Amino acid sequence: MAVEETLVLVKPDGVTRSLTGEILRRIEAKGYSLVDIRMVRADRNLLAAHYAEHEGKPFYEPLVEFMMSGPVVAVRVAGDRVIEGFRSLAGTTDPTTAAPGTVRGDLGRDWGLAVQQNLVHGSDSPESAARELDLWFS
Ligand code: RTP
Ligand code: MG
Repeated sequence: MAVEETLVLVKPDGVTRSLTGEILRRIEAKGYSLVDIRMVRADRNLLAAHYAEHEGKPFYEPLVEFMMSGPVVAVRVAGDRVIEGFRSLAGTTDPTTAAPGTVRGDLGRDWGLAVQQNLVHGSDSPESAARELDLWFS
């Protein structure tokens, strides 16, 4: 099994709620390695590239606005099958129904807003991981 790398983002809701440490603790406790980390004020260009697959969807503009609303912590995380493993740690997209035990299930909820504020992003494939790590760490 080859070691993979994935891009994890602690989204502005996670940073604002001071959950960065708790989220990183869970990643490390599972045995993954933090390889690089930076705090970023993302601009529209970066987010347009990052979320290109969602352009035109109803939640796209609120999503971009949300991601520009505060700092984001970008983390390069490494480990065997870490792409799938972090998605499992994060839980499903909707925090209201994400399984307890996951980041989104334990720490997230719905806030009645136009976009799901769900604390974290994790790359969804090796291709996405390579593309996204290049965007956030170049
Ligand atoms: P992510 O990309 O952030 O790891 O999350 P994901 O794969 O679980 O979700 P995805 O379908 O890629 O959607 C990207 C982000 O857009 C927001 N979203 N809001 N209906 C909604 O209000 C809605 N749908 C998606 C979420 O922040 C989601 O993580
Ligand atoms: Mg996604």
